[in-house]
Amino acid sequence: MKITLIKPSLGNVITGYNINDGSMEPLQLAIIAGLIKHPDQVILYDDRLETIPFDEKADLVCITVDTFNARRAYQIAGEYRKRGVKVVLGGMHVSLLPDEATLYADSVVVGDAEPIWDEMIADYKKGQLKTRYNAPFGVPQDGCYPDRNIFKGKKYLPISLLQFSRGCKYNCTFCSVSKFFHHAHQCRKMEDVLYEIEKDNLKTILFVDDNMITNREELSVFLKELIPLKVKWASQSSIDMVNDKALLRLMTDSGCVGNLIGFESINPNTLKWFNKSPNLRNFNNYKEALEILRDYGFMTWASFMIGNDFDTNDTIDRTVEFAIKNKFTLSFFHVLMPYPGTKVYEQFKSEDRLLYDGHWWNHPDYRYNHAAFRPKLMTPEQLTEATIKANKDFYSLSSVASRIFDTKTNMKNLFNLMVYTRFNHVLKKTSI
Ligand code: B12
Ligand code: SF4
Repeated sequence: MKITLIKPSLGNVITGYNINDGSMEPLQLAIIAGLIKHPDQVILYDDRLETIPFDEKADLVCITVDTFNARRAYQIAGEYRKRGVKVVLGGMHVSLLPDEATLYADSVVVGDAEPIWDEMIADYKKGQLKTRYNAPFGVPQDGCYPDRNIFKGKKYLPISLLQFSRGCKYNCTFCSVSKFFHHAHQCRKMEDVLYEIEKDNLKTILFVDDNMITNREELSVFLKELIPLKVKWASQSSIDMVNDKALLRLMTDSGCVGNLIGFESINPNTLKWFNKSPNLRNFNNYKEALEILRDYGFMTWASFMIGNDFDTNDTIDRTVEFAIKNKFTLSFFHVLMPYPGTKVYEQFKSEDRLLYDGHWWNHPDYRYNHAAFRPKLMTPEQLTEATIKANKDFYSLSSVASRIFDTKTNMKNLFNLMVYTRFNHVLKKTSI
């Protein structure tokens, strides 16, 4: 039996979307590969990096689907089904909208792969694949490890993805995570995470936790155990980490290089609108919080949501100035997207502000990172343009040259300098 795993791109020439550059390893597919008992039975095709050989023999195709690549995922599923190959879809988008996904697949998995995998494969072998499997969400399964051999020979960024925990206790109005995990947060068994690091000799790690600092007690115990492994790591964490100095010290001691932090906005009214509570508590234009992060030597990858009800061209320009002035290592200026299931989606729907019939992710005219709703103080086109400009301005040569000069962060050591130049280069290319 041969199982083909697929990570869809944001779209390709067929859809007119752009192909992504500087991709990271798709961890969920390595987890699925780890569930397959015979390594010779599994192969990965990453649509972001390579052309999928649809005519190559496959018995079962498993595709991971997020909302932003759902349309491309459905196209890929269609290509295989045309050839008589059974297709299973899973992932966040499928779990949020299983009825939609069912139209494009032989089977859909709602929730995590681990608890239902063996049952699904047994059903497939009997010719009795069910149209839907329901599994729990975000409940870490002891003793499940990704099989990273599927990544061999593929040109991913040199950083390994790893999970310590899943979910987040906060409830930001634009975020799919709160809905998906029902505000629950769960840590994996610490021994499993440490074993995985040693087994796969992971040296540079991105913890893909939604908010790594959610359970500070468990995290602190884990970080103490991480220190002797001498890894370098980065996390996704909320800015309220600055309120726990003992935790920050442990993060530094265990090799934390920096953090991806959702700033979202520099306007407190917007933060309230987004229900971004960790930021509101540390606001004061983030001045103190940023000083603390610099004192601990962390690089900051800042994420901003552009297009809220208070945004104009002027506020967007000021947000970029803020990011440059604070010498953020990287920044991401995202068009606010109404993801299905989120409060923002429901609000725009009730105010009749959704474009593309309310299903932008599966609309033939929609293009990635374009506005999919009517903003309050701008047109959708102005919002799209302003967001493109924000990314261009942040990755302009003068900005890259000025941000590098921070001896506490970007220029702290050779490793940080390498991270800074490599990732600014990748993001400059994709911002054009
Ligand atoms: C790491 C990460 C990234 C990394 C990239 C990772 C990569 N490999 O390329 C970076 C930081 C670059 C990134 C970028 C973006 N991301 Co992102 N990202 C994540 C994050 C935090 C973790 C993903 C992950 O690896 N999880 C670990 C795996 C093991 O869990 P999993 O995917 O849920 O898989 C399990 C189940 O879902 C299921 N499953 C999954 N697939 C399949 C398939 C089958 C067949 C089966 C049976 C089961 C199954 O089983 C798996 C194992 O338990 C998620 C948050 C989240 N919780 O998912 C956001 C998330 C996926 N990202 C999101 C977004 C919006 C983006 C961006 C569009 C942001 C932007 N505006 O630019 C970009 C898109 C980039 C791109 N071109 O693809 C949203 C997506 C929302 C949605 N409804 O789809 C999420 C959910 C974050 C959020 N807060 O809402 N992201
Ligand atoms: S803090 Fe981050 S992960 Fe948590 S709900 Fe808000 S945006 Fe989502």
